[in-house]
Amino acid sequence: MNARAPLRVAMIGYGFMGAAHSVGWRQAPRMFSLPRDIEMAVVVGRSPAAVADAAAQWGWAEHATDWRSVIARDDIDIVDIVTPGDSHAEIAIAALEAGKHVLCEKPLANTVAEAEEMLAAAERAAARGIVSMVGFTYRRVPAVTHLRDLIAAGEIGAVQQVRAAYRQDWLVDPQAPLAWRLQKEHAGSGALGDIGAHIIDMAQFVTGQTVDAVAGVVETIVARRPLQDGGSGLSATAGDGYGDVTVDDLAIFTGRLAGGALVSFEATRFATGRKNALTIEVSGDRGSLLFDLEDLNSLQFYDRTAPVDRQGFTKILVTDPSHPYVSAWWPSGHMLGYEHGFSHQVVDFVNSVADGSRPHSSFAEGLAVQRVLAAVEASAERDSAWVRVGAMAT
Ligand code: SOE
Repeated sequence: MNARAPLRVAMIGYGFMGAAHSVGWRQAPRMFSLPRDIEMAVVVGRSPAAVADAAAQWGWAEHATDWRSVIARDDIDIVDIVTPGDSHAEIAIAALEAGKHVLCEKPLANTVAEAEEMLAAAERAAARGIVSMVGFTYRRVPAVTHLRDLIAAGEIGAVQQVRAAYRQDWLVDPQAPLAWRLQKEHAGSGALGDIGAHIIDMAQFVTGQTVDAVAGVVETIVARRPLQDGGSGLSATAGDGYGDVTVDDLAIFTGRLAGGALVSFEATRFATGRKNALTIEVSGDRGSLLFDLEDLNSLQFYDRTAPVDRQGFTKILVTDPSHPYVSAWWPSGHMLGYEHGFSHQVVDFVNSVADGSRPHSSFAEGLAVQRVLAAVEASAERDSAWVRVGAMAT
């Protein structure tokens, strides 16, 4: 590979995450100083008409319907996978074996076995300088990395308890259609894998500790839904006939961190009124830190060591350009939003491709989350008994 030539990207998939990733590929090189230029070369999808529209809307130079032939092309350097989970393993392994750098949406796979095969392929490819990353995008929100750094610096002391919740409500309507996210063969699991994966990853990322054991329940509230006849993802539309929902609508579980602290996790699509509400609060023996996605430019910090007449949760704005992710955007105090994490993901990925370093979140971290997801399902099947995450190896 010519070290100065532009990196040519092929994105496989074009739903909601395709739009978000396209924004990242388009904005990152315009706002950040990257070591390599980026070309949005080709977007791939099954429907010729829909993928042509996606290419035109988001600025991909070409569109195609056969991902295998795109991966085989010599002029593609990066494969970005934004398809449903049932095709992640096949596409990622083929791309890595073809010598492409791979960015794969979360959760890494639908099963632990698939994620293990993907990690093995990523490790083989890494020996040839090929980079892989899982798209746990919320890691790239400036306030989340600041939260991690404050914990690592000892600002809240020893972590004693964590509360993590990801709440949405797009399934409260019983007529919401049976989209792929509600079918186990496509999605692997429901709220658990889709949004629970984010808070599992975030809890591990900010504390620097693994979730070693879990006990929990998963529940499906609406068991049958109208079949989908149009749209896609969260914008799917209902048609005639009904089918079975084969994934969970919500998951509530407790995790034990390696250091001993307990984490309460809640992942739900039935939190009426909560559209995309992710919160994580970490309590330590010196203080507490809270991140709230609905207020994503800030953290709440409580310092137990402050004089008692000045104690209380303080809002820390994380909008100063001294933060590496904020540096390329706006002057201090000018807010970022949901989409900026996708640009930061591109920045970190491209820097790693250029300098040969291994970016987080690695496929190994993706597999770690996959094992926690599997352990929660195993616990739910065993009347919420504690299940060790390590036991989820195949
Ligand atoms: C749907 O629940 C979803 O799009 C997730 O799949 C994404 O990972 C999250 O960023 C927003 O919600």
